[in-house]
Amino acid sequence: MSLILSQHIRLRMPIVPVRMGGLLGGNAACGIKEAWSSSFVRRNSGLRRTLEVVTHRNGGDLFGVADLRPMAQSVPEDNALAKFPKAISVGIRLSDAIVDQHSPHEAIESSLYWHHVYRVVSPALDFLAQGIQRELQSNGYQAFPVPASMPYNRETLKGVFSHKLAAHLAGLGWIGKSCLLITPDFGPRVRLVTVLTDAPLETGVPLDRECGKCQACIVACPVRAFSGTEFQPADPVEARFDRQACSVYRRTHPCGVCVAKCPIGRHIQQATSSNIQR
Ligand code: B12
Ligand code: SF4
Ligand code: SF4
Repeated sequence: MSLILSQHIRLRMPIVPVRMGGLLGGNAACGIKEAWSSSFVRRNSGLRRTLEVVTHRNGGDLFGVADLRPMAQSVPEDNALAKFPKAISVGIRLSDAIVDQHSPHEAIESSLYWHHVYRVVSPALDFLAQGIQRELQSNGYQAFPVPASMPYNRETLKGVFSHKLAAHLAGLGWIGKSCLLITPDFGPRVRLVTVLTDAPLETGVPLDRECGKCQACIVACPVRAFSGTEFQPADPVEARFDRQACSVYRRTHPCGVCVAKCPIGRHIQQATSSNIQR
């Protein structure tokens, strides 16, 4: 598949003032009629910029837009999500200090990692997605905020929509041997959220990178959940990752070892923590 192609595009655009309440962009009827003409996309680059600013002001560190149309054939037509041609992917960088001190052997109730990930960052992501949804909807577009974490199906271990798929296709990172989205700057130390939309936004291109000889997550995982195989789009997740083994272990252990041990993104001291120009 030719989806996994090109390189990461960093956003370096001038800041425009945020105007709340749908002052930028068109209306629904206009969007549907002209949706995919390139001039229409150009005219709506201001909307994309507004969404980046909304993201940054609400604590987001990474922003990208994925073109979902090449994936359409794998989505059943009766799936309500099939009507969305694009996905906005947003990431919040985790606290290195919290990730570094984390231990899977603590009690879940007293794990600072657990608290950070599920009680602080995930709600912040849902709030961020709501702000993006609000901006899109007030501009006349459809917008479906996918929950950052819960709910998901406990039997199939599948969420409403895969954040990693959106982030990967948007060019924010690649899928590592740990099955996590690995970003060039922060490695897997980011949590994600997605807003599905029909807004004609400019899209990124998937990052084409691999883990190479690294085995850190494979060796460190307490339940040996990874096969060590590099990501291939055509392979099922099961070829790389025993999701049940991880899920069962995490019922009693606040594990995020595969996040903490990845050498990519560890101890990066940077003035900026964002791909969004302030
Ligand atoms: C259910 C769930 C679990 C289950 C099952 C995990 C799984 N991988 O399926 C369990 C409980 C085991 C679990 C564990 C963890 N989870 Co979890 N989990 C989810 C949840 C809610 C749904 C995942 C889902 O639908 N999986 C179904 C499979 C099919 O999709 P997927 O694994 O998401 O992604 C695959 C496809 O997108 C595919 N893919 C990617 N690009 C492309 C491109 C093409 C062309 C194709 C065809 C396919 C393809 O490859 C991906 C990786 O296998 C998501 C939130 C969400 N809605 O996405 C969080 C999420 C995946 N979890 C996350 C995390 C961090 C974890 C943990 C590390 C725990 C923690 N919080 O510290 C562990 C370990 C996970 C690991 N190593 O993969 C993060 C990942 C962040 C990142 N940087 O990647 C997510 C995205 C939550 C978030 N809001 O950030 N999780
Ligand atoms: S969260 Fe822990 S148990 Fe699950 S895959 Fe990562 S290292 Fe393994
Ligand atoms: S720890 Fe190594 S093998 Fe695992 S995802 Fe990170 S770079 Fe890839």
